[in-house]
Amino acid sequence: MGGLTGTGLAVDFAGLKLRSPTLNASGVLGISAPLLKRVYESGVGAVVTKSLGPVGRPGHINPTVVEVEGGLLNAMGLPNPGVEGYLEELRELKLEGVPVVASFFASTVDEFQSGAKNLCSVGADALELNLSCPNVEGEPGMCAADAVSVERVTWAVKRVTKAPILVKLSPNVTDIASIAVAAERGGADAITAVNTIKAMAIDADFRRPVLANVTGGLSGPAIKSVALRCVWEVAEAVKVPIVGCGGVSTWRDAVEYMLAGASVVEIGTAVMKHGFEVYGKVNDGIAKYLRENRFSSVSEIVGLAHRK
Ligand code: RRO
Repeated sequence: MGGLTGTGLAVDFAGLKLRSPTLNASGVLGISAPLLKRVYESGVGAVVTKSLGPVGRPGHINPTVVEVEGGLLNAMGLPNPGVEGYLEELRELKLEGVPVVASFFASTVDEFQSGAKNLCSVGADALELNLSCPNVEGEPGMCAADAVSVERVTWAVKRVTKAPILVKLSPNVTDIASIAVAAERGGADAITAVNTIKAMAIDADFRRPVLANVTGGLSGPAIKSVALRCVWEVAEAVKVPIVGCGGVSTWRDAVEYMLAGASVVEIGTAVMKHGFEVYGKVNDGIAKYLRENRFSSVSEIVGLAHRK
């Protein structure tokens, strides 16, 4: 990756000093240390792991991913080796000097606390609480649908770690702003907006749902306008910084997210189509936009579209 010095791309974000405002979105590129190292070499400010849970899970049976108009529909089913099973890999990434945001989920407050402690004990630079997977089964369902649960879990995790906490919210709610406010009240250092949109695909020939799980989460350009609106509403409601996520493929998408209130963006589905180069291209495009419009840093454009 070329040098980023003097590009205006460095950001102070939720207590982290990032060399660029792009991150990979959790999930798309998994968790293997060599792969995430390649992502880092492609220009991201930090890498985000696939969400880790309290115990390993194989995930749902196939088909788990299908391409649909404008994006991907997935019901991976939270496959992961479990927090304990991942610590060695995380250690490896830290030895390589890669800033890591560890994404994780759990079903109880105790599990959230022990996951946070374990991940931080081997050097996770920040934690992204995934409260918003659309593919969780059973009761009580998605945590991010309930403001009280979001506040409680965030507060509990904050109590056991000094690492910045990013709370990843769902677009599948009536009022995302009120959920973001609950996360902020719980002590969130940042809000990630948003996870995938619950959706489905049906095969007309087989006359059946395509995904074995029937429903899944939609990502990619198809959801950009919805995710952008979520970022806008969250920005109007909270003071903590925002990670914009959903359908970012180009520098222009990234800049739109920043104008809506995001300090950094996560890019996931676009990597499938454009490869690892997408991070460098988006960074270069943002830097050019800043230069051409006489801004000296990303922070100067965050939330500008809200100006009355
Ligand atoms: O693994 C998944 O099915 C999954 C997760 Br954890 C998530 O947060 N979002 C998503 O679309 N899929």
